[in-house]
Formats: sequence, C-alpha cells, structure tokens
Amino acid sequence: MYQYKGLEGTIVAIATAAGAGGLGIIRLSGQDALPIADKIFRSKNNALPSNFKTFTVHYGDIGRKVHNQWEVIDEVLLTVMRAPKSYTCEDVVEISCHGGMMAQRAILQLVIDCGGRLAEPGEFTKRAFLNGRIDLAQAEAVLDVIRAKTDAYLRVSHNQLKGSLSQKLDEIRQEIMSVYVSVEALVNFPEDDTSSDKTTMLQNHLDSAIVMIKGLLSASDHGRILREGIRLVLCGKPNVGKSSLLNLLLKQERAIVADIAGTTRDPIEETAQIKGIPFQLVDTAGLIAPRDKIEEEAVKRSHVYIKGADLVLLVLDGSEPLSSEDEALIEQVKDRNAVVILNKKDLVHKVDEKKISTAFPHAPQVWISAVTGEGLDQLEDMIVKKIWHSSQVDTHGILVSNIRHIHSLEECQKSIQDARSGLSQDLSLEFISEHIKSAINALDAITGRNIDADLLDAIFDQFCIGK
Ligand SMILES: Nc1nc2c(ncn2[C@@H]2O[C@H](COP(=O)(O)OP(=O)(O)OP(=O)(O)O)[C@@H](O)[C@H]2O)c(=O)[nH]1
Ligand SMILES: [Mg+2]
Repeated sequence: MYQYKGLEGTIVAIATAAGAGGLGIIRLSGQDALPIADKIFRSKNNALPSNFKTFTVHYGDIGRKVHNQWEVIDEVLLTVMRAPKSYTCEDVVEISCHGGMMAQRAILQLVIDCGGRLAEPGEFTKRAFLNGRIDLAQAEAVLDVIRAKTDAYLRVSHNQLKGSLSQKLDEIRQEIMSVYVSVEALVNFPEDDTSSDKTTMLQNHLDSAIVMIKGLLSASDHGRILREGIRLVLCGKPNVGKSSLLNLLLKQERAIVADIAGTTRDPIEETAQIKGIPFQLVDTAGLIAPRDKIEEEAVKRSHVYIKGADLVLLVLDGSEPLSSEDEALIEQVKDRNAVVILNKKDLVHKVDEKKISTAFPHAPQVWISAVTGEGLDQLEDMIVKKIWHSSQVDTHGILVSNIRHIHSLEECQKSIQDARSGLSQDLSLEFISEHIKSAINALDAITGRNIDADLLDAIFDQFCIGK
C-alpha cells in the first residue's frame, strides 16, 4: 500500500478562490489544528477551540500577541470538526474571515508561524483517501464536482462521489474474487479435480463480471461527452449566416454579423450548453477562394477547426440555389459526422434538398432561420441526437467519464476474457489465476486499493490547493 510521508503534519490552505469575495475560508487539518487554533483565536468568553464540541461554530477574532498586546487580524467564525468525522478523518478547523486576499494571507501566515504547513494541491482530499473515508474514484469525483460545467455532469459526479461507481466496482470485484479463491484452492490442492460443473460455475461468475463491465463501458461515451464537452464547428460559404447562428445558439450577440462577405476572420470559440450537454462552439471564416493574405490565413484556420470537430455544422443559404462552392464544401466534409443546416428559412426556399441528400446521405438536414429563431429546437435536438444517439440526456445512471477508469475497465475486461477462454480450453490453473489477478489489479487501480505512488501523486496534483 502507498505510504504517504506528510500525513503526520498539520496542513493549512486558503480554501476559497483567489480574488475579492464576501468570505474567505482558511482550512486546517491534522493533530495540531486545535492547539494552533487555541493560539490564534479569541472568543468573547475566552473559551479555547480545544474545548469546543465538534460541528460547532464560534464567533471571535483571529490575532496574535505583539508586545504582550492582542492584535486583531480579522473578525471570524471558527468551525470545529473533530476526527474521525471530518472531511479528512482528522481534526479540522475552518476559519471564515472576510474575503479579499490580505486577511486570508495574514491568517494563513499566522497558522504557518504557529506550526502549520502549507498544504499541497489536493492534500485534504488525499488525506480523506489515505485515511480510508473515500476511495480514489470518489476522490477524483470531488475534482469533477468542482470542475463540472453543466448540471448533468454535476449530477453524474455527485453520484460517483456518493459511491455509486465504487459500489458497482465492488460487485464486479466480488464476482472475480470468488473465481480467484476457487482457482487458487485448486492450484494448492490439485487432488480436488476440476469438475465440469465447477468450471461452468466459474465461467458464470466471469460472464457476469464481463456483463457489468460492458454496461459501464457502453455508457462511458456519454460520460466523456459530459466531462469534456463536444466540439461543434460552424462552416460554410461567406454570408450564409454562420455567425448569426452562433449568436442564436449562444443566446447572445457574440459575433459580428453583416451582409458583407468575409465578416468573420479569426475563429470565434465559446462554450455553450445544449439540452444539458456542454459544447465548444466555433464560428469560422467563410470558405471561399481567398482574395488576400488575411483571407488565406482565415480559410486555413477554418480548415484546421473543421478537422478537429466532433460534429460539423455545415451551413447553407436555403434562399439560394446550391452553388458549385457549396458542392465543393459538401465534398470536403462528406465523410465527417455532420448536420446540414439550411438557413434563412424565413425567405423563399430555393435550395435543392434532394441534391444535398444524394451528395451527403448520412447528414440530416434541418431548416432554420437565424433571424427569427424558427427551427432552433429541431436543430438542438438533431445535434444532441447526433452525438448522444438519443435526444434524451439521461444522467441518472453511472456514467464512467474518467479516461483512467475507462482504460482500467478495458484492461480488466481483457484479463477476464483471457481467463475465461483459458478455462474453456482447459489451460493450466496457474495461467488462469494470473489473468484473474491482473483483472483484480486493474479494478483496484480505479478505487486506489492498489495504485502506484507516482500515479497517485499525479492524480492529486490536478486538484487545487485547499481541496
Ligand atoms: N433573412 C435572413 N437573413 C439572415 C439569416 N441569417 C443571417 N442572415 C443575414 O445574412 C447576412 C450574413 O450573416 P452572417 O451571420 O454575418 O454570415 P456569416 O456566414 O457569418 O458570414 P461570414 O462571416 O462573412 O462568413 C447578415 O446580413 C444576416 O443578417 C436568416 O435566417 N434570415
Ligand atoms: Mg461570420
């Protein structure tokens, strides 16, 4: 098991975001959290934090003695949470002071002067993990909760934080473990010969583990979409209404719109939520034969963005017949995951929809007016359907979204499959046992039961200080 050397010290950090704010919170955790608080906190009745009951909040001042005079730094509320029922399982003290960096920094420095140590990124959560309050999958969910950009992803991360994924992994582990125990018994007591009934029973346990892993992996695409978002790139000829559509999807006047071809030059990137899914929306310069060096560069950049798109939104002007430039564009993106948007629905329809369907059969078409907003709902449904493969965004189940978890699950699945085919081919029990052990190790890497110290450090390094 991983040995963490800094667990014995008392750590301190500013837990609130930097900058001006109504309140700032300084958090301490460790065996000296209360003795340090005794030195720096004065309540009206001079009671010491060491004597406060757990889960109580006290009003007073933080300060220090200068030439035997008590010098106040800030007026605060001090909360005590005693071990083991605290975030870290250690004694925790939280000091809520006024917002703004000066008061928070002064209190932080005071705690350090009294024996506290500045916490490393994620060290509070790391302690919660090392002290056994949460497993690694739950610790990583803390980071996901902090970073969630949509309600849907917040819900998914909360489920994981509450242990939904950990419980499922535990069920899978029990299935594999029961096979491991039986196989090891047979390795050690070869006289208990493997009957075909026993082999079938072992295979059933492995099959049930595979079904559960497959279930988790099949939903992982949705998890990843919610975690990382989807890159949507608007492309088309100049003046077809790309920037108008960007503004409509963002519900704000973000890009300049004008009836002058070549209005947009630099690609414009913005984040948006469509039906609970996070998107990175990119408006690009109209794709034409460039007239000068700037347009040449703008068109080059548009192509780079189109290449990196998860979904291409090809915009055509529905009030005009299909031009040879439109046809060339369709040709360029016809192998991509795309939606064809026929814009300017409010004008007379002149575009040949059948011709587009023939040239671009797998891309659905939708009529819209970026001016009146008509067709927006259908477009949003179509976008969601194209990347989610259903127009409903269900986030109540377990959605594995972390790439580390997905890799470990794939590894686990492969090892189980190897063990499974070893059993059916009557291969040596030692060989089967090795594969099952690998499968268990892969699962344990997710929950942190068995994890490399460097990897653990790398995971917590992604956290902010104070979490
Ligand atoms: N009637 C009508 N006009 C539209 C619609 N969408 C955009 N327009 C007009 O078309 C012109 C061009 O719109 P933009 O959004 O700037 O077009 P663009 O594709 O971004 O153009 P470039 O940046 O030059 O490539 C503007 O005058 C818009 O008001 C629409 O749905 N209906
Ligand atoms: Mg534009």
